[in-house]
Amino acid sequence: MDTASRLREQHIETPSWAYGNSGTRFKVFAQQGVPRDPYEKLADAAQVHAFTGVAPTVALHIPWDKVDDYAHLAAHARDHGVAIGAINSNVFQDDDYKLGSVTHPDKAVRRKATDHLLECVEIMDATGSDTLKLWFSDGINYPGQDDLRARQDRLAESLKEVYDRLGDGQRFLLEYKLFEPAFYATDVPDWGTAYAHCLKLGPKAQVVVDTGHHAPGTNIEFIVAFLLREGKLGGFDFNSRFYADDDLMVGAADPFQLFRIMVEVIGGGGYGPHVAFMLDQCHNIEPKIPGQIRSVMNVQEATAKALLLDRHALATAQSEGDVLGANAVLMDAYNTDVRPMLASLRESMGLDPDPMGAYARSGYFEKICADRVGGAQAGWGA
Ligand code: LRH
Ligand code: MN
Ligand code: MN
Repeated sequence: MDTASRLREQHIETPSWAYGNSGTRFKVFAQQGVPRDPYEKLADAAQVHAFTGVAPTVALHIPWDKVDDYAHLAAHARDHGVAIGAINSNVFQDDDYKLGSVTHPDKAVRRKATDHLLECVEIMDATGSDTLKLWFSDGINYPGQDDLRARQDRLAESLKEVYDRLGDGQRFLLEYKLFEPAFYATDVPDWGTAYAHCLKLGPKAQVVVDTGHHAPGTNIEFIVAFLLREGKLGGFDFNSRFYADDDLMVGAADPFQLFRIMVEVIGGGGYGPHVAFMLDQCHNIEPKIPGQIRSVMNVQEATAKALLLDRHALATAQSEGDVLGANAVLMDAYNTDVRPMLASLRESMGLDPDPMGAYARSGYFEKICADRVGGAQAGWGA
């Protein structure tokens, strides 16, 4: 398949929480026209798909996107030309979870947390989603606060219960994060921990790589290559970080890293529906829909460059031990300006070649500013 056809097939999922107001713990700057409910978030996400052509699904976060009738919400998404993507669980915003959720020392709290995860599988059933994304803020702040091994046992027990509830064609992705909100020890801090749990559970459990969840300097593409080789890479939460879990636009901080990741994804056979390309971002100071459009374009550009990599020339240079030659082949791909190619790809898809400009000219922003008063908070970063 040629590069254009492969790009046309790309599927980048946007997160419902990117469309709501968000901020840091210091301040949430409210923006005009933001959605007031999950229905309006889906309508905004549909705009990103309408102008890019490659963002047909939207991730939900429960209970941020709680509604009475999830089948109705899914039908609303379809009416707007998009579908529900991953269901993200949330066991980090309840007072009961101060000492943990599924790893909490109290069995009753663990039960409550696991029940929430099971409820998320029900929402998958109702919406047609095939992916549950699990991130646990669980951990401890002080040495001695709780038993590290017992917490792993509790985590394994809960994961097993959720795993056993998954239907045919459903899977869960376990997300790791180095630290925050726990500062001494996090229960799923790294890919190795996530991998070990998923390996024990079976093929419906895979690891998701959030690009903002590593120590500075971590070679993320190595993790990607390794997990793909083991059949355990389920997808990405894409975003950029300069310092910690900054949730900035993907490709903004380090487009070269994004390219290197895509090189490994493609080389390892991960470019397809089985590896989900999801965005996990917040737009605290920039407008939200354009922020998502820009992010989708950044992923597309990195993908296009990685697809253009001359793998034959690279393999030859590598086998000859030609260090500089191999590096030059890689850099040639990275330094290619793929924007004209993507512009004509969009035209061939019946889209405007300039999604940012087309959205700005569409009048949608003016319309939502007029129609919506008192937009909802994204729920994150406040
Ligand atoms: C945790 C995280 C996880 C949450 C999201 C809002 O930092 O990356 O994916 O669900 O942020
Ligand atoms: Mn994430
Ligand atoms: Mn995060």
